[in-house]
Amino acid sequence: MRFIYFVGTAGSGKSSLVYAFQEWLTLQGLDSITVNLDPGVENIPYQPDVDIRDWVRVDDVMESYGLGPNGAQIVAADLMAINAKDLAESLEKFRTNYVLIDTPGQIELFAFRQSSEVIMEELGKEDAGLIFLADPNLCKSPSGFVSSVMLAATVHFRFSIPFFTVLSKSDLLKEEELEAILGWSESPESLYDALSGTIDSKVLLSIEIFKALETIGAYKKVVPASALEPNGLEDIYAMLQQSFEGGEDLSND
Ligand SMILES: Nc1nc2c(ncn2[C@@H]2O[C@H](COP(=O)(O)OP(=O)(O)OP(=O)(O)O)[C@@H](O)[C@H]2O)c(=O)[nH]1
Ligand SMILES: [Mg+2]
Repeated sequence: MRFIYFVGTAGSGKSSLVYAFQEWLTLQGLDSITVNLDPGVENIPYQPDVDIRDWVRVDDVMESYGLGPNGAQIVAADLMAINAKDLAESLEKFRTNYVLIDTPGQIELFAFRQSSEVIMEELGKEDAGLIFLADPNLCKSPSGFVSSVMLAATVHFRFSIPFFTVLSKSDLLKEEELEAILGWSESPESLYDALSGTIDSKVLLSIEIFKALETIGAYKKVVPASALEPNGLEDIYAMLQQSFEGGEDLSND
């Protein structure tokens, strides 16, 4: 089993991509299951095979701890750690190639709380990968793109598993916007040039920063994808395969 975590800022398209990617895998004859790790979600576009809400629910936490929605989200995220073993056990009964893991809307709940690490440890890090969804609206401007890379780096720094950046909802971008973003993601120099036109950023950021981000693997070519069209799913698959097996295809068992 390979575990793929879909991580991104609120509304970046995680749940839609999990759904679209599963559909795509099914079309290729590859089996996968989905896991919802968002204890506060109300509507999910797919039917999760394993759902953290069977153990922890934000509305229950609000009631029993007398908390507001934000405080309850944090407590719920922490409570997930207690159920990590049960979650792992419930996954054991499946025989599948890929486990697609949808993470909470608020990225900090997954990236900055301990429970995600506990869950990752429990499921196993050896066959795991993390897909970071970059928001297309943020990435449109050079400074927004830098912010996205910095956030990706912050998330990457927390988890020692293979890391991939997908430019989510790519259908929302005009051709020239998409090209610009891909160009920035391929060359720190071109990003630096684009930034040079903007006030202050030149003072704040040196090309050395991008080079350092490149070294740790956070600054790399983004793969555009759209759950809506759908598009780019094959590229995501190829990227994962390359990481897992050095490019070999998966068999169904
Ligand atoms: N145009 C377009 N819209 C998309 C795409 N993927 C998702 N959306 C829309 O973006 C919104 C958020 O999508 P979700 O899949 O719920 O995103 P999420 O990251 O799971 O959201 P939270 O879990 O609430 O943080 C919805 O209105 C989706 O219909 C896409 O590829 N293209
Ligand atoms: Mg979601």
